[in-house]
Amino acid sequence: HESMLLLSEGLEAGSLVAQFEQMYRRKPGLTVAEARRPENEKKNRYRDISPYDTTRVILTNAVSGDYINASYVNMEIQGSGIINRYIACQGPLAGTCTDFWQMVWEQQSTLVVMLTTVVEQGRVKCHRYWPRLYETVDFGTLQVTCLKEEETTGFAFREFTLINTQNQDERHITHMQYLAWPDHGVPDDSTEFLNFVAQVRQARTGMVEPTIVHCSAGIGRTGVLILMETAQCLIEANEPVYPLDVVRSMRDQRAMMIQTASQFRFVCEAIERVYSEGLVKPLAEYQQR
Ligand code: PTR
Ligand code: PTR
Repeated sequence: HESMLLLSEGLEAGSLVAQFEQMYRRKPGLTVAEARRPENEKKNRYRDISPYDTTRVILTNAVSGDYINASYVNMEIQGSGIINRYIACQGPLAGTCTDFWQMVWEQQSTLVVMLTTVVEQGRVKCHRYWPRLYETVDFGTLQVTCLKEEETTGFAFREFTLINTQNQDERHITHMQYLAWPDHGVPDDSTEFLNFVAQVRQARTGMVEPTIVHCSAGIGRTGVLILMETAQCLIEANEPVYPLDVVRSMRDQRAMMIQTASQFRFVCEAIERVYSEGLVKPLAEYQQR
């Protein structure tokens, strides 16, 4: 496959990674005024990570205002008519858990993918925004119950119900957490990572609502996952994969997506593995379920 050759040659020559490092991290001309408003400052986990005004998720019914550090990221799979919809966001803070669940409700999301642990090297990376197994916690008018929790090597899977206490509407949320991935780093093992991505793909089958993806800042690891899933979909649709174009498209929707050169190299190598080891299911198999 031609784009596979370009990929391996580019990686070998170092030119792909060099071009990645030269790419803009923020799309020129886009503003982040809402993130910078004084009343919103405490809702940002990191001062330097802000959603663009144009793609930010706007809360419509939250008591604390309409701002949350979250961005719509829509990835088009050329040639297939598919657009994969995501919301990339920061790991909730203690003070933004209610906003987070409100977003899940308003956006009708049913899948939350978490790529960080709550604490890494003694530092808090994300508030534990979900209840423990069989417990119920109220977040504003939403009531969250954890029905199921399973930890396998490297992953945790949870099921929640979300009840809107204003009208008793109920939804089911799947939570998939990847446990072995430090920030600024790469997963220990691409086999395990590809396995996780395949499970995310499976869980997303037929879903039109956005999948919520977060790590701590919602840029580095979140970007890696979205690039990988996008590449996998392109391969399945028999379309070429140009990782730099995918990164640019992500950064046009949320700044800084994919944080380090080693993260970019890691995904490119994982994409090569998918090509060379034929770890691909035809796209039709996912669409049919
Ligand atoms: N904002 C609360 C907190 O700061 O902890 C949210 C919360 C409360 C989340 C409890 C989970 C909770 O689970 P548990 O009942 O197991 O402590
Ligand atoms: N200012 C922080 C830093 O550079 O360390 C912001 C930051 C934190 C950026 C974590 C990326 C981070 O990784 P991830 O997006 O994978 O959580």
